[in-house]
Amino acid sequence: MLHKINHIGIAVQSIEATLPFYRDQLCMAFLGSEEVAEQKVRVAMLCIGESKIELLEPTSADSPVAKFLEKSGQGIHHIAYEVENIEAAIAKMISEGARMIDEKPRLGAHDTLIAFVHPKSSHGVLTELCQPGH
Ligand code: CMX
Repeated sequence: MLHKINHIGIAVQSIEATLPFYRDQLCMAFLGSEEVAEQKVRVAMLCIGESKIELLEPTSADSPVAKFLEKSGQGIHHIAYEVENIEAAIAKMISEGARMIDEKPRLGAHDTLIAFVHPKSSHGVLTELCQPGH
């Protein structure tokens, strides 16, 4: 069902302030940034080899990422696993007893379809299923 980790999401107060660390000090390639308005976040994607890091900045005080920053501070927010067929992956998770935040896929950043598993079902790590190439 899963092929690989698509990206690791990191919650930050400011993409502008954080980007130089990843892009200039760690020399990761910057793939671009965009706003995911529905989820009230702006994201910036960087890559090194096959691995991607997604910086997440809240765009409003009621963004889920703003809530996360208040509670836990800056740091790893979620791990996104790449799947070929997100509908099938969601159905499998539900059939195995997982509680999904998204029982239907929604649009993620960078032309993906995504669905989150509830952190209560994934032992505290927010887990995203992600189907690229939407
Ligand atoms: N990691 C671990 N636990 C988390 C968490 C995280 N990142 N975010 C929330 N939780 C916990 C909360 O602390 C809370 O725990 P308690 O019940 O013990 O207090 C519980 O999960 C529910 O959190 P909530 O914010 O009250 O619940 P919501 O249903 O409103 O939202 C969630 C949950 C995870 C969907 C939301 O907080 C969130 O992070 N949404 C995703 C935003 C995002 O990253 N979007 C960009 C995606 C772009 C892409 O990758 O393409």
